[in-house]
Amino acid sequence: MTATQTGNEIHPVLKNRLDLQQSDPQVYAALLGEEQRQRDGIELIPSENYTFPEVLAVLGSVFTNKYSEGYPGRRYYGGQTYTDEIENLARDRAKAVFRCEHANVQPLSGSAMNQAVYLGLLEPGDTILAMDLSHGGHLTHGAPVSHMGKLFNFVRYITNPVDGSIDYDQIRADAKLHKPKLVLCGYTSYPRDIDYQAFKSIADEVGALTMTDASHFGGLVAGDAMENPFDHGFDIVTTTTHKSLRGPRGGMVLSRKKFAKKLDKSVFPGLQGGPHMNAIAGIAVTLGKAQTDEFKQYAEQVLKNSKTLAGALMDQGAELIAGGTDNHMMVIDTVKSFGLDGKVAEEVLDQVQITTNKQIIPDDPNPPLKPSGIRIGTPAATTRGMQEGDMQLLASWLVTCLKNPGDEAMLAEVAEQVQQFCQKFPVPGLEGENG
Ligand code: DSN
Repeated sequence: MTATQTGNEIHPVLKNRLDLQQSDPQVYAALLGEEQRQRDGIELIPSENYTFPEVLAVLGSVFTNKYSEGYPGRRYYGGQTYTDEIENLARDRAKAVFRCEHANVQPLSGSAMNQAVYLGLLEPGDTILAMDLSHGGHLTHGAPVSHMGKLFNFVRYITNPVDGSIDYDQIRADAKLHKPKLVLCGYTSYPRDIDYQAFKSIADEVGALTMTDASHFGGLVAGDAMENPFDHGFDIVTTTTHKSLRGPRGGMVLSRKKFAKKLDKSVFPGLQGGPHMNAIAGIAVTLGKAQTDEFKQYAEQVLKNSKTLAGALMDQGAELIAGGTDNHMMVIDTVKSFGLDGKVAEEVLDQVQITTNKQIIPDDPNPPLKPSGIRIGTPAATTRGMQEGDMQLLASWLVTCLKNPGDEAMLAEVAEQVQQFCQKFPVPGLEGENG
C-alpha cells in the first residue's frame, strides 16, 4: 500500500488502518491474515484476480457514502456532481472498450445483471436456450435451483460427450424445436472458444435475441485477446467486472441502443435501488486501465500462461475436460487423473497454498460438494507477473501433490517452496512495484 506521512500529518489511508486496528482488532487481524494469505499463496481460481491499487483507493473512499438512485442527470437525491461524473465516465469507457452502443454499469453483481436482462426483455414463462450448469453454464443460466430457472422456461444445452465441446448442431435442433426468445452463450466452466457466428445464425433462424455472458473472459475481450460478441452482431453482452477484467466486484449490461431504455429500467427501478458508487468509480478506473497497452499484454499473457499450464499438466498425465484450453481456464478430471475427488484435491492443494476450486464435470456422477474435478485458471497468477516458465513449475507442483496426497513431508516442502516463490511476485495493492 502507498500510505505516506506528510509532515506531522498521518496520511488518511494509514490513519484509517490505525483506527481499525485500535477500534476493532478482530476485524483488523482477519484483514492482516487475508493479506498474508494472498501474498504467500498462488491463486488459481479462474474467476478471481487482484484488482488495481487505484480501484482499492476508490472502493475505500467517500463515494461509498452516497445514494444515487436514477441515472446521471436524472437522480432522486441531490449532491450528484461527482457521482454523475464518474458514472458517465464508466459508461463512456465501457462503450469504447467493448465497442457497444449502450452500457449500464449499476448491477451489483453478475446474478443481478443477468436477471435484469431476462426480466427487462422477456416475459415470465418465455423460453431461453442456455448452457447446462454441469456442462459449464452458470447458476443464472437457468439452473433449476435458481429463481430464474423457475420463472423462465430454460432449455439447457450440453456439450458433446466425445470431445467436450459445444455441439452447435444439437443447439440448432433444440432452437428449432423450442423456439427460444433468447439464445444465451457464455460459461463459468468451459475451456474452449465460442463460435459466435454459429450462435448468431441459430438465433436468427428462430428470431431470437442473442446474449453472451462474458463474465469470465470480459477482461480478455477488453484486452482484444478474445473475440468480441458485438463484432458478430450480438444484441447483449453481460460481464462481471472483477474477474479477468480486474475491477471491483460488480456487473455491467452492454447492449445495442435499441434495448437501452428497457434494460436501464430493468436494472433501476426494476431490480435494484441505490447503485454502489464506490464500485462504479472502480469500474471507471478499471476501464481506463483496460485501454492501455499494458492491459492488452496482460490479456495475451493470460492465454499464453493457460495454454502452457494445460500442456504441462497433460504431459504429466492429467486429464483435462475437452482435452485442453483456448481460454484462461481448464478443468482437471481429478478422479480419472489421480483417483481423488475434487474436494480432496482442493484440500490437498490448499495445504501447499495453491488455491483452486472443486468443480463438477459434464454428467458428473458425483455430487457438487464432492465432484469429480477441480477448475483452475491463470488471470490472477498473470496479474502478479508469472509467465510460461512459472506455469511449468506450477504444473509440476500440482501433479506432485495430487499424486501423493498422503506424503506430509513432501507437502510441507512444496508449501515452503510456494511461499518462497511467491515473494518474487508482489501482490498489487499490497506492496512492491506492481503495488
Ligand atoms: N463464482 C463465479 C465463478 O467462480 O465462476 C460464478 O458466479
